[in-house]
Formats: sequence, C-alpha cells, structure tokens
Amino acid sequence: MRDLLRVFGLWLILTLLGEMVALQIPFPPAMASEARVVDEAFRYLLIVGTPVFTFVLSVLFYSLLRFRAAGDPPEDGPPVFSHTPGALAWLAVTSLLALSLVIQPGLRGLMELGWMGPFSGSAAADGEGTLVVQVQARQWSWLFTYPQYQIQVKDRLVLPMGRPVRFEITSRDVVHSFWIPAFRLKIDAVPGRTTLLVLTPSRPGRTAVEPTLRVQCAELCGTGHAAMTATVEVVPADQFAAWVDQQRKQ
Ligand SMILES: [Cu+2]
Repeated sequence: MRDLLRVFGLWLILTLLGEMVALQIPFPPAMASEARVVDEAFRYLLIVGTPVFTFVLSVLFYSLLRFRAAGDPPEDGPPVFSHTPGALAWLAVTSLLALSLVIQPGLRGLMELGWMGPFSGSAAADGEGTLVVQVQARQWSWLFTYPQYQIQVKDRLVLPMGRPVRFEITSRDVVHSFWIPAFRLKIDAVPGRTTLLVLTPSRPGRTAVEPTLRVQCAELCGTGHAAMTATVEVVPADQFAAWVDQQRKQ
C-alpha cells in the first residue's frame, strides 16, 4: 500500500511538471488560418498524453529502484493472474481515451479543415476569389504554375495574404511531399495523381526572415531531398498584383 502511494505521488509530481512544460512549449509562428486547428490539436495531444507518459515513467523507475534484486538473480516469482474488474476497468479507460482522441481533435479538426463532412474535397475552395496554384514536384525542385495568370515560377512561391489558395499538387517522377511548416498542412505529391491542399495565408512574411515559411519536400526522394526547398513570400494583395504584372511582362 505504501508503495502504491509513493508511485501515485511520483506520478502526480511528474505530471504537474510535465503539464507545465506541455503548456509552455512554443510553436513556430502560425502563418495560415488553418494552422490554428493543427496547433490546437497538437497542444491538446501533448496535454492528454503527458499523464500517460508520466504514469509509465513513474511505475518503471519506482519498480527499478525499489524492487531491485541484490546479488544473483533469484528464481521466478509466483505467476500473477489478472482479476476481471481490474482488466475491465483498464479496457474501459484506455478505450475511452483512444475513442476521444479519434473524435477530438481528429474528426473535429478534419471537418473544420474541410477534409471530411459536407464541405470535403475541392468544393471547399471553389469560390470566386480562390487563387489556384498548380504544384509540380520533381527531383529536386518545385515548379509553380498560376493558371489564372499564365505564370510559371521555379522554386519561388509568392502568395497574397488573406486569400484562399487551392494547391493542385502532382509529381513528375517519384513520390514527394508538399510541406510549408509555417502553414502546418502537408500532403503527398504523387505521379499520375492530383492532390489538393486548401489554405489561407494570414500573415505577411518571407523565408529569409522566417525559415519555417518555406516549401520543403517531406518525403525522402533521393540524394537532393533535403535541399528540395522553395522560398515563400506572403505579401499584401496590391504587391501580389504588382508581382503578377511584372512576371507577365517577362
Ligand atoms: Cu522530394
């Protein structure tokens, strides 16, 4: 009984310390409106996961120190049989925990981002004002086409602030992954298929100032994988229009 109380105390202390860290860990700046959903999910999982992690640590370390055998290893102890109420309670608690994680933040987040439910797929961003950017990944660079403006740029992505963007992503050779850490969302670039990513940049910025605001391939695709990046600039609408004009003159 005393051992149980001590383990419980250790668990309580480690959990309090862990939760303090979980609540404080800074995330890189969230630069798209969709990033909030991902950050909230991540923070929630950190907070919920901490007591589980500290429970394992407490039992493990307490047992290691308290029940350490001295000298030669003794014989095996008597077998331990589980008792039904304990096993059922364990099953109920872990099942409820797993289910609640699937529903919140999993399902709720996917619905909020439009990947599930009534607005799933491309319908979510078929509005008039949506900017379409076709992304072609290849070993080892990114080609961006703006079909509405007949512009094509390599390894440089310029986006207007506050306007929904629909990325239509594909690959010319192997599987890559289109990822902009500051926007949080990520999706595979698959040869012969078009995958979609919809997001709205919410803050101005550029790669030179904020390194997480860059395109980074996130699927090992050969020797040039790590260097398969593109710079990103998020600019106000008038600057974007000026950039479009300048590109079209070239
Ligand atoms: Cu790649």
